[in-house]
Amino acid sequence: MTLKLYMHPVSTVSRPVRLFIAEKNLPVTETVVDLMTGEHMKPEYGAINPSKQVPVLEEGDFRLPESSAILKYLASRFDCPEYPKDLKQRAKVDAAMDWVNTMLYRDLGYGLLYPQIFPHHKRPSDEQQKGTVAWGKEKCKGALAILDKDMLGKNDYLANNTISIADYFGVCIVTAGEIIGCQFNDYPNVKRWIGNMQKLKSWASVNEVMYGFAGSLKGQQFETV
Ligand SMILES: N[C@@H](CCC(=O)N[C@@H](CS)C(=O)NCC(=O)O)C(=O)O
Repeated sequence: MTLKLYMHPVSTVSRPVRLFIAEKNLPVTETVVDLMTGEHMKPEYGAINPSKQVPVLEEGDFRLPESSAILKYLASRFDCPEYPKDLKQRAKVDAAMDWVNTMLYRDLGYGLLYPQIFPHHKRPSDEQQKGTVAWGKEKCKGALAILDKDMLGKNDYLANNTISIADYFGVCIVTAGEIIGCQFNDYPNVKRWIGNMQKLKSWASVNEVMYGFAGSLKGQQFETV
């Protein structure tokens, strides 16, 4: 059965799935859903994912949205050690991914990044926009401090001190901040972790379009962390 990933190469949560597929050489084809032209808002894609978001994995008539669930499915389906079978180790990976998804991604992606770069995430008045971004920035700093000190302070990876799908997920979300020029200088352990993950052989090719997009915004003023 063919596996297909609906994705966009700049998309924060398509990137970890693509990175994992490339790194593990998994037999998954890709279809671009052009977020920049609003292809995801059309009824055709709405029939694939009513939330009108990427990524979605398709295997025959099985369709799976949600990047975290897709990573877990792929790692289980292809028996990858990045999603350990030991129950307690697996639970640690699940906890790290839930934390990344509900805290870090909310604050960094939806709080700080998207309202500044996507017109349809921009708030209707200047005052609302300023308040949203200021709130996102403060929350984001709090999440990054936890990531830096409590999760990566004495560890090289987010769970079980070995690379897992939680690291794929987390590092792609953090590095999305580079689109607006975040340098993470206050978070040395986060920087060390990013540096390690960037050594993955597929990092450059998978992230090329995202870095190109970041380059196209250079010179614009953004709130950063
Ligand atoms: N919870 C979803 C979130 C997906 C998501 O945020 N997708 C973004 C791209 S990174 C999207 O499709 N955005 C479309 C839009 O904002 O209009 C997941 O983890 O898959």
